[in-house]
Amino acid sequence: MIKLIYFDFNFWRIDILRLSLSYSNIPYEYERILRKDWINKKKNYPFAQLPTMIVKDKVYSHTHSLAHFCAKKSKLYDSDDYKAIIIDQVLDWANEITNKIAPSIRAAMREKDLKKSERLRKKFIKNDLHLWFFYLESLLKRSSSEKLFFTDKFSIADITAWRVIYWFTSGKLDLINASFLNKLPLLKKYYEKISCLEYFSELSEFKEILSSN
Ligand SMILES: N[C@@H](CCC(=O)N[C@@H](CS)C(=O)NCC(=O)O)C(=O)O
Repeated sequence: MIKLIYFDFNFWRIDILRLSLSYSNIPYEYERILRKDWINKKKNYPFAQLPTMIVKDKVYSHTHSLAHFCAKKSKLYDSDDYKAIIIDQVLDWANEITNKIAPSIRAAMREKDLKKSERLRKKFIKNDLHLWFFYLESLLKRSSSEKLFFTDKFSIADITAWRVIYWFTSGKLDLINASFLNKLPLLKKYYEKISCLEYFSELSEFKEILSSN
């Protein structure tokens, strides 16, 4: 049995693992750690970060590594090296854009400095928001012939791209309006199609992500 551990809120780092396993009906256990308990628990995890996964009494971390493992188990990775490297780039893109927006989130959540957060968020919007989604759209353009899936076959790359685009267009990020995607019509169309895939949108995890605050 695979055990996944994350905080008590939904985020792409954990959701891509849950969605991937659920897609292939692989059972998993999910432990949600309360933020207030983290300070005492942090030291118990190999890189002092979440998500973490436990399989056969061994502990593993880092989103990309865990996604690779779960996607392989779920048949959502690719045995072709040239497809696998496309998937890996989408996972790395998700990490990169997260690292770009993270300082503005950290300023609000940890430092409780809303002025600083606003300043950093505006800087992110000016320098990185369009640029990093443009990079993703360009990757889709050059990787996919049908423009339906990154590797022309549903994979963890599509789950990841969908989850991160959802995050940025959901209105949950202050000052970021979903309309930024209008300037990237190919990516917007791709996102809308992935959102409507029956075998994906019917997953209980998908519905839970959409219904959470
Ligand atoms: N390199 C890690 C980064 C994970 C990460 O940044 N996790 C954050 C939550 S999204 C975390 O654990 N923050 C709490 C802390 O660092 O104390 C990965 O790829 O999973």
